[in-house]
Amino acid sequence: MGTATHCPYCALQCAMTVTAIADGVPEIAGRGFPTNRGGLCRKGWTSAALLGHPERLTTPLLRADDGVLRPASWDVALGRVAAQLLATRGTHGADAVGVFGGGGLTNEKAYLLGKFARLALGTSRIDYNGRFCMASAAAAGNRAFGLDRGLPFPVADLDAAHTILLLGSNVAETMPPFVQHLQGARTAGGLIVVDPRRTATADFTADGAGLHLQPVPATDLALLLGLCHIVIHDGLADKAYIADRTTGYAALARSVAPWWPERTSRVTGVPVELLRETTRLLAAGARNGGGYILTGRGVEQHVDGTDTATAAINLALLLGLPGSAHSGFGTLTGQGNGQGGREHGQKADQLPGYRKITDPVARAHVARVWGVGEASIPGPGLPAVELLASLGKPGGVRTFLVHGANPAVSAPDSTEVLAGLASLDCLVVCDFFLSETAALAHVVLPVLQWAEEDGTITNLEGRVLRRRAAVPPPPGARSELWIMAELARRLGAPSTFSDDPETVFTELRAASAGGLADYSGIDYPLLDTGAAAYWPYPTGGTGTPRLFLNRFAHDDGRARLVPVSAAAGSGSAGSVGAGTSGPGGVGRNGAGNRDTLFGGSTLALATGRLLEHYQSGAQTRRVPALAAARPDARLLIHPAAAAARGISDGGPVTLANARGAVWCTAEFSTAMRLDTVFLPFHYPGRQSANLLTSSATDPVSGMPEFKTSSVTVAPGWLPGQPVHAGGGDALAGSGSFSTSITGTGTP
Ligand SMILES: Nc1nc2c(c(=O)[nH]1)N[C@H]1C(S)=C(S)[C@@H](COP(=O)(O)OP(=O)(O)OC[C@H]3O[C@@H](n4cnc5c(=O)[nH]c(N)nc54)[C@H](O)[C@@H]3O)O[C@H]1N2
Ligand SMILES: Nc1nc2c(c(=O)[nH]1)N[C@H]1C(S)=C(S)[C@@H](COP(=O)(O)OP(=O)(O)OC[C@H]3O[C@@H](n4cnc5c(=O)[nH]c(N)nc54)[C@H](O)[C@@H]3O)O[C@H]1N2
Ligand code: SF4
Ligand SMILES: [Mo]
Repeated sequence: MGTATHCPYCALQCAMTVTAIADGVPEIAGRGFPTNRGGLCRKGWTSAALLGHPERLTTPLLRADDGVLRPASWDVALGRVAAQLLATRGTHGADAVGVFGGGGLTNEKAYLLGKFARLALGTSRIDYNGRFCMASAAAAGNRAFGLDRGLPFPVADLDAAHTILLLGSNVAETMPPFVQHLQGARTAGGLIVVDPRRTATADFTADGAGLHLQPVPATDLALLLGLCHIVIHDGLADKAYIADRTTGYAALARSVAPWWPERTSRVTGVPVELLRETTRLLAAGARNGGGYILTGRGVEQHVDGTDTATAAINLALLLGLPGSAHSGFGTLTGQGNGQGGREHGQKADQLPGYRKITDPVARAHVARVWGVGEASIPGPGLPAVELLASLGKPGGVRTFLVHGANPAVSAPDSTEVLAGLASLDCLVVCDFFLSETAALAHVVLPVLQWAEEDGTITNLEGRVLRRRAAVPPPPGARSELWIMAELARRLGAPSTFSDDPETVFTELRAASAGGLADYSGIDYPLLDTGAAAYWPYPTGGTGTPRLFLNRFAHDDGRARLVPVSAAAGSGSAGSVGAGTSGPGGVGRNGAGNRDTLFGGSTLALATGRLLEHYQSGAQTRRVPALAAARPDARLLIHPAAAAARGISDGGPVTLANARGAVWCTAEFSTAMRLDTVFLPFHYPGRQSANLLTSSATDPVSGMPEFKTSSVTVAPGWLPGQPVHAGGGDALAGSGSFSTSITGTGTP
């Protein structure tokens, strides 16, 4: 008899059954569920290889004086951490302790981590890797609708749509079972994909199934302003809807007036006819079976990501899509619990229930649930990029706890991040593998995996799901809830810290009650019946599969049309962005500055994902079938761009800019624009894409500019600058810390 649970990876949270096998790898089977309908992708099918993996951490590790990580007992390891936390706090103040969470943590862990940081550590310095993921879309959704739930409708609603506009999302690789929900739009000829690459997803638009717009990277904002312009000027806007359900139309219309089609085309490189055909299809879809606009990281992970997502919402509002029964706007949440993980308090500015930490009413409510005085809840902290930039700096974080993230690989401008991690007084990492971040730690605490513990996850449609323990954990690993509870006890923290997931969920319900993301009516027995529990789900209520049908979440019930403008640099293709760092345009930027693209011989570097690997690769690079399929980083480059540089297909290639250099292998692809190359970010060391990305951030969301950097590309593996401030080329394995572990037995 197998156990019904959900996949460890992405936010589609495909349903699966895990069956324990005596002395063998558990069996995985797809399970019927509206999002995946029994389907799984290759990562899901092979996910059992993570359980019982030979590299699984099963004992705490402590860095000894000789720099080597050695096994230690839980009592010694936790004692060391507690002593360090007290020492840092005593000497440098509570904000010298920092916490970094993850969008893969269950709701219970994410909630308890936020509480642990505020009450047990007394620090404001907590943020998480979802800042790199959903922050721009969330900020835009909050601004326009007064609420951020990635998809305000069930995924299956898409099946009947006539038109779907997918902006910067490659679902064919990032959520393969999701692709079935695009079939209706493909049959109707209405799938429109916007991506500078002709991706597997863009290929679905072939043969009359729709359109592929292949813009200059980082020009989506201009593109969307241009589409709004056409909708208004060609009389395609839904005037009744705009009058009934929105505010701000006049200012919006003025703001898009300068974006006439020819200008938009000049900036984005998208032909005028394609722009017009896009708006025609969208308007027809809205009138007929239904139209949807969906965004992914391709448009959001930019310094203007919030404004770009806002422009996409404006386009949807002009067409009357959001909050209609058969149409809508949404963003595709990424990490397994990327939705729930952004609701319950691991964000710098947030308390549970999607409450603002600066709101006195919210603070009073949560303080009451926690049984503490309101004053003992610190104020807002720093968003992820700033938090990481503060590591080891005067006035910054000196002891850092990482739960469910691998920033050594996935944070932007990783040379700086690695230097920051290496300069800490103490780095404590909870993980089940020795990730690249864990390899730098002073203390590594081995935790349980997805199929070894109970909890809840909120999927990309805002539906709360049960994860269930299906196999016994290895002796030696402990639950993260237990670790927090145990540390809280050693620190003499106020309130209560339970290590029982259901008890923690019950507390989360109370803390979320009355908030935007209200879970108070949901409990484990309800979820165990298979009930479709979409939040908000207040006590005595029924849940909300479709939001906004009657009103948006702002006080007046109306959505906001928010005028946004493309930065000065979007004035012409060839000089995108507002880089201020001179010729070549690459440096360590301040907030808001973006690399100037295509100056001289440089190319635009786009980064993103492959089907076989997940994120930093800490998990999937350890799954034999996936590692064999994609063993190393390949740079996708157009054959003509390669030929101009003397680069051969399958040959070694160096990408470089002022921030760093990457060595990998070239792979020719006519799916690339001539001015753009693509590198996945799943690999560490010399292949790490984030050696090249900029830590410039969106001023509203704090999202870094992951998606476009300026690089030179040359044949061969050329010496780059040393990568690690501390000790030569740490990425090549010779850092100031040894990453080897000695001893394997439990102490
Ligand atoms: N296989 C796999 N699946 C995953 C993940 C994974 O790591 N691996 N991660 C999960 C997570 S956390 C997330 S956030 C999602 C992400 O899912 P997606 O958003 O689909 O993934 P990405 O590959 O990051 O980016 C999507 C596309 O953006 C394009 N792009 C780059 N620059 C631009 C631009 O300037 N404009 C436009 N319009 N497009 C651009 C890229 O070419 C890429 O094809 O995937 C989830 N699913
Ligand atoms: N260049 C570039 N960089 C990017 C992106 C991009 O498109 N381009 N995308 C960004 C995006 S969208 C995201 S979401 C981030 C993701 O960035 P990361 O934070 O690197 O994500 P993961 O690789 O999933 O790291 C999760 C780590 O936590 C561990 N883990 C998993 N579950 C648990 C748990 O329950 N508890 C604990 N303690 N550990 C756990 C895993 O083993 C792994 O080591 O990367 C961002 N970085
Ligand atoms: S699409 Fe996402 S949730 Fe589904 S099997 Fe693949 S990784 Fe897992
Ligand atoms: Mo993500």
